[in-house]
Amino acid sequence: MKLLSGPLSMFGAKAEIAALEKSLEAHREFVPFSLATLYQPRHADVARVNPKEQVPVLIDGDLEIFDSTQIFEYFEDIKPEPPLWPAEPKARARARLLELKSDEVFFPNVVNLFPHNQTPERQAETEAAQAAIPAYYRDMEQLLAGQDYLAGSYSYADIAFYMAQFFASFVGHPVTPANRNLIAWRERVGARPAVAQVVGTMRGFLMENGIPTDGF
Ligand SMILES: N[C@@H](CCC(=O)N[C@@H](CS)C(=O)NCC(=O)O)C(=O)O
Repeated sequence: MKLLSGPLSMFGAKAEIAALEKSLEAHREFVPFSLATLYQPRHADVARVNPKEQVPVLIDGDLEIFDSTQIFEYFEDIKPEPPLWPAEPKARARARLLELKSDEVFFPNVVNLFPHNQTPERQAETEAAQAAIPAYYRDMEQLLAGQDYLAGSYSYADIAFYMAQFFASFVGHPVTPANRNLIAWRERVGARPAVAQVVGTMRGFLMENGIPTDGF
């Protein structure tokens, strides 16, 4: 299998962590990326497979798919052990919703705080994002009262939100000490070898580009 990702891809990192958790033989390849040129020029496989021209893309023989959540589902089907969705249907549905919320409710706020998006015309979006991130942390803090992981057992929901809050820390909104459950969760998830490996590589890229990661 070939997993196309980028050195600073939040969504690619999700897929790579999942492959490592499942001990899948997925060769991770970084597409061309720099802070100046971003994803230009597009990698030929990404342009061919994904009409949105985004990473991650997974190629497994004649199967070519894109989107980190679609890749999660494929990994779960081909390698059910260790399970990364809870087994019980309602718990599984809740875990899937948390994974979706991390990507599509929480993370867009982080994107709104990326430096290139912080323009005077987008002041309203900036302010909304600044309020939404701590509010989301408070919700997750409550969810983690009495359980170690967001959906009970360690799941794709934890992988998604770990990466999303990692990026939030770089736009000035790390998890704060007031969120004690979340801090403990972050240590628990961050200590997993799969997570530490992928985040370590990303940290290396950030440091090479002069972006300090000590605050995290
Ligand atoms: N929903 C997609 C989002 C993928 C995505 O936004 N990828 C970013 C990198 S993290 C990308 O390739 N951006 C380049 C672009 O949009 O031009 C997923 O879960 O994979």
